[in-house]
Amino acid sequence: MSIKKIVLATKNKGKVKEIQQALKELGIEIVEIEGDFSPEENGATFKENAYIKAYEAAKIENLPALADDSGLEVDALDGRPGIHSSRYANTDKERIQKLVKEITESPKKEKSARFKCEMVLASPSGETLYSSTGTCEGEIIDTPCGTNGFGYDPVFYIKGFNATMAEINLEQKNKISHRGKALKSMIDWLKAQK
Ligand code: ITT
Repeated sequence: MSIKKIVLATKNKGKVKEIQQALKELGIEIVEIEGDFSPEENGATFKENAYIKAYEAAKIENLPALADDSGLEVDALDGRPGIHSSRYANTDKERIQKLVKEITESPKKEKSARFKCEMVLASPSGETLYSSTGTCEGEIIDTPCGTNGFGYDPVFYIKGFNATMAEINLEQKNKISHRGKALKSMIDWLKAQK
């Protein structure tokens, strides 16, 4: 099966940038979904929510659709915000403030955390063509640093870079991030279909 065009099942501009950058080597046309797109993410896992988004976009556009469901799991918060990372508060700034406050108030003092990403490529008939996953380990710091990326990136510190995820550039983030790792596997699968 040769895939010539894929629609991205996301309205998150940060994700769109990272996914487009990673997929450009493939020579597949990548299009964004137009208009309102907010399917109810009522799955119990990242993977279920990724499938819900991918299938919905694939049906709307009648194209294979790629969805990313991701989030941050913080050990001091027993894995929260997890699949609720987007709904944790209204803006990136408020999400970060709430996260730092909750960790400070937590009896557990672990700073360790990880980003997780589940990616699903679904067909308009609802078939999962391929799915992949990625994890990125780090630590949550109290003071936001950096302006790149999106979401919790300014407080997600990566030891190997001695920097936050918001202080490294797009190419570097794609090499090490949860999304970048899930994309690598997706790219290998797409290449094998040609
Ligand atoms: P779509 O559902 O439209 O894709 P969303 O932002 O609502 O967009 P999710 O439901 O997957 O996406 O929620 C993921 C949230 O987890 C996201 O809004 C960020 O707050 C956080 N997150 C995921 N990946 C991240 C990253 O690479 N850097 C920082 N924060 C990230």
